[in-house]
Amino acid sequence: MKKNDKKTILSASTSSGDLTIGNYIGAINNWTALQDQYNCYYMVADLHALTTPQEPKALRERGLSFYAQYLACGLDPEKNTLFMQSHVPEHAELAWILNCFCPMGALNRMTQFKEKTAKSEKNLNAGLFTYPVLMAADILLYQADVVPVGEDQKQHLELARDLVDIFHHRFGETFSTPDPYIGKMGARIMSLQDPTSKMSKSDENPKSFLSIIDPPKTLEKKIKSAVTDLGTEVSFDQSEKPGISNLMTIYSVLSGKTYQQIETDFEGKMYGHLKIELAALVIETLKPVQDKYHDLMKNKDYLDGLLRDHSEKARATAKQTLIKVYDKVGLYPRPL
Ligand code: AQP
Repeated sequence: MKKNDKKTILSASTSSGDLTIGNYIGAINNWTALQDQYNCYYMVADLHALTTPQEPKALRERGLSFYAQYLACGLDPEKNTLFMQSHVPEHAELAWILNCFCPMGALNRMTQFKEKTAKSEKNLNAGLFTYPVLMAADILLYQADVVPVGEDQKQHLELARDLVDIFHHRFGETFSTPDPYIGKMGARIMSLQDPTSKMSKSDENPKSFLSIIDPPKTLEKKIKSAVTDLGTEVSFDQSEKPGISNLMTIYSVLSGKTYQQIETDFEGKMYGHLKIELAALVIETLKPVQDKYHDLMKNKDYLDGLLRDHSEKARATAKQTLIKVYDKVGLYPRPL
């Protein structure tokens, strides 16, 4: 099934808000580094976005915008399969089959579901509950060997591995068992307004995140209004100074400087100085990305063409897995 002897990797971002500098540093920027070593499948997870309330027009526009941002961040369409989840119907189809073999108890244990429902009682939908099964389908369809996962997705990857075991026990070898990606992944970026929680693209307060496509003035304003800590000294201490440490993390990743170098550079200066320099650095880093993004968005035909070609490429692999699965579980084959 594999095109070559490279391992297969799959990753995605849910199109449920604006892609943030957290997604850039923690994920997309690292995906570009993997494109030569792996068979890479990078997906805009628009079906996953439906697990939280979405305005249809905004969701539709965001799908294309995310796709253009992936390309603008450097994901090469010659080296990666870049596609929209909803354009490959096999995701929903495999998710249904896996749902029928997934113990309820396993889903009841998912901490992300518990956390999300604790935040919003009014959004208790079945999609949110079975979200990890769709994620398992995403991974297993492409026979992914490795999946880059943040701390909050580890439990979901474990479930995907359990589903492989359950399925194999019943029907024999069918899927690759996905391992977590062990390698250098980006730092975890925290909210600018509450540096003890992760920067999240669907945060209701837009001041809490830096969007990859925020105009320079907005980026500057958001950084200047970031919550900082007691004291004035620029020093890295995540428990005592979570706000300034978060800004230092972004600065460190984008400049390549160590925390110690940053502390030395800002000795005797105030938090405000770091904010000014960080704003300039973020704006400078994102400028080529934003320029490319705006060019791409003017060329919808090009983006639609890529989406079509890459969905077909993704489907060619996904279909092979699904045919195997349908056969194993005993569904009558589709007439050719
Ligand atoms: N703040 C972050 N710091 C580092 N990495 C991050 N990622 C997301 N936020 C940060 C990484 O980006 C990838 C895609 O994640 P996602 O957008 O599909 O899901 P998420 O982790 O649930 O991100 P959000 O922004 O918190 O989503 P919403 O607000 O929609 O629930 C993952 O590799 C993730 O680790």
